[in-house]
Amino acid sequence: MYTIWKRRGPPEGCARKLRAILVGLGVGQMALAGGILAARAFATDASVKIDNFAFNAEDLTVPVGTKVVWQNVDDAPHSIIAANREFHSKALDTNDEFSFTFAQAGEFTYFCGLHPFMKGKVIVKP
Ligand SMILES: [Cu+2]
Repeated sequence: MYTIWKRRGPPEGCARKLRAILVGLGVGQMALAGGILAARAFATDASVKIDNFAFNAEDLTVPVGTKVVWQNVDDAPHSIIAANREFHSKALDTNDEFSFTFAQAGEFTYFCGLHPFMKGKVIVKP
């Protein structure tokens, strides 16, 4: 296509139409991306990053029904184990995620199964 255009040159009207289509696509894509972001923000209510052998935020306060997503952005593997054993992840490699939806109010402490000195807490408000 490029070589044909280079040799003959695209007709001006065609180029203008193509530009209009590309601009239209751009707007459509932005709307789509916005929709995906909005959907993701709605589904993922809170996130905890695991980095440098720590949970960040260490203490997280959320309303009942919140899905909390832990993401390991550290180089080392980590896991999430509730002190009351209500939830329990496998060892998460770098960029792995684990999520748990808190359906009941209360304070939920957890730790890393591989490094038990790593502790965190989710405070779930009614
Ligand atoms: Cu760990």
